[in-house]
Amino acid sequence: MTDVAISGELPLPREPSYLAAGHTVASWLATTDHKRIAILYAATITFFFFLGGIAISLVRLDLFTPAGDLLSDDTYNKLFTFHGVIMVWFFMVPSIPGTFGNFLLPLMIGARDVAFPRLNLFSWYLIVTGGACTLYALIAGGVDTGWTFYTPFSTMFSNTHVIAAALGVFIAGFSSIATGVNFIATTHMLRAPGMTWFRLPLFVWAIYATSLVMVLATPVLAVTLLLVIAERWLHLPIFNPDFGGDPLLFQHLFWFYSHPAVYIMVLPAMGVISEVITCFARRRVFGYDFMVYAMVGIAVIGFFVWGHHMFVSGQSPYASLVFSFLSFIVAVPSAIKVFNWTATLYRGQISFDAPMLYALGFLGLFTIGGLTGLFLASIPVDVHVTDTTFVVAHFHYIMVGGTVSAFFAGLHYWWPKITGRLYPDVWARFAAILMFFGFNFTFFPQFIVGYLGMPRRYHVYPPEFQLYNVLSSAGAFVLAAAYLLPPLYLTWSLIWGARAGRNPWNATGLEWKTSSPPSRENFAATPHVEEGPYRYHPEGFAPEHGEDNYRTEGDRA
Ligand code: HEM
Ligand SMILES: [Cu+2]
Repeated sequence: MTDVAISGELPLPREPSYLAAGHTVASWLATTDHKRIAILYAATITFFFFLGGIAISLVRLDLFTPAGDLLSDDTYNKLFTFHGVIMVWFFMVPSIPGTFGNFLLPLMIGARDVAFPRLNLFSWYLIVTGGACTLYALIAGGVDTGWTFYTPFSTMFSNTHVIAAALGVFIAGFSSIATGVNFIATTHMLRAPGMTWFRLPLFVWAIYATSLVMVLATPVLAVTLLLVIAERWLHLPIFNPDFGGDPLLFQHLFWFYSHPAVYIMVLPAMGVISEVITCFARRRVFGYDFMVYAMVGIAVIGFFVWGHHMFVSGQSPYASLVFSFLSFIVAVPSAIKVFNWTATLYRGQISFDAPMLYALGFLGLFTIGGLTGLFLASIPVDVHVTDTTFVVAHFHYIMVGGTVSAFFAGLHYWWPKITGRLYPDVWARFAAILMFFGFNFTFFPQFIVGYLGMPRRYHVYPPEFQLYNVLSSAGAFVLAAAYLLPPLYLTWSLIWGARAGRNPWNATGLEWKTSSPPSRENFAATPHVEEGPYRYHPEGFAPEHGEDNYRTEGDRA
């Protein structure tokens, strides 16, 4: 990785980097710099990721034997609830938007910060407050409802800390809404001169589409959780049929948010993957316009498929038919994206650096997750595998094989920009490969054993399922080991890593035009954009490394 000087570069800023601009605790906790806030998010979600991981490791340990003799039923329920609640609301939802969204959105559009820097800091405080509240509930006695808080169990029968847990998620929801509003305003108002909508990097489009979903869907979740709290606390008859309430109403409200939330988790991942694949194939993204329409399409159609979570709930069969049909339709834009990424790779000059290995892992795993989603969208198959480990495998292929792989792809791609340091390549590639194998080893057996009839959320199972569970548990520990590696070698790189130049990958994109790490102000002069992104490959074949497509106001003077 070398830093090639390119004619027409932006002038490098003279101020200190954002990391060097203040070393006190207050300079971090009261910062309004989007890049420092990104670091705060990174620390927070890393903390939650490992907490959620510890909880599920105990679960997998228990599942080594069919008798479930390690944990009590009660503890088992509390542990998978702990895992699910933490992973969804305090890791997945804030992960890519909070870290890379915050760090890169202003850089990629040539802005100095987000539109509302203080609101941005406030969003982080909200997620921390919500996290503390939920964590309190999960530790001080635990919660046993599963991450879905299904009523009437959560409102009537569970004698665990449901209110505190739901309140924490409610507060975290406001963090999501504030972030979404901020990113939408930033994209509309702060684009550099010449940065038209169809010159935006795909990551920016992804963050923009995600923000729309965040702003439109999250309030529904907030209201739903308030209703759960109201029924549990004040005994208002909302969901409990004994008092004239309707438990299906809860499921409709919950999934009206939670299906779109899947796209809150996966759209940013798609944005990361587009950036990484185009860079390491040294080809312009195939079908840029279609990539944009596909993301917007996913964001819109994602609102109309929530009923596929309710095929066995007793909702009207006509409703199920419509939801089944629409669920097949929403797969189309995702398929377009996979096709276009593959077409970008085709005849590309591919280099297998660590970010690319993670991205290729994403492609394979996300495709398996998406295809098994089609199985679930088909009503008769869903009735057979519903509430089995088949479903657990499916959503882990999307969320972990997809989003977590993309998170690591982005982390390795932008690490030199964020920290100014290079990491040891060999370790990074090794971790990527180990993660891919560990992942499949963990979750593929769950498709089979789920299809054979192993229910999810049970910890005692028939002995004939043991082989699959032993494979899955052993895989989980390989995977856990793989997840421990990046924190180690990345921390190493902070101290001993070689210094990164401004553009170690020869990538296009404004974020690579400023110093690594960037200064507080991002750019010394306002960039002026004259062409669309990804000018790797104007002729469609011969690679043109880092061809310059930006000039500055300064250049003209
Ligand atoms: C180390 C890797 C992981 C392993 C081994 C693992 C394993 C499991 C298992 C066995 C369950 C099923 C619990 C049950 O229903 O009996 C589960 C549930 C779940 N996992 Fe993971 N998981 C991992 C990572 C993740 C990550 C990274 C996320 C999200 C980012 C996630 C999200 C979920 C969710 C939402 C549930 C549903 C919990 C529920 O049923 O209430 N998992 N996981
Ligand atoms: Cu869904």
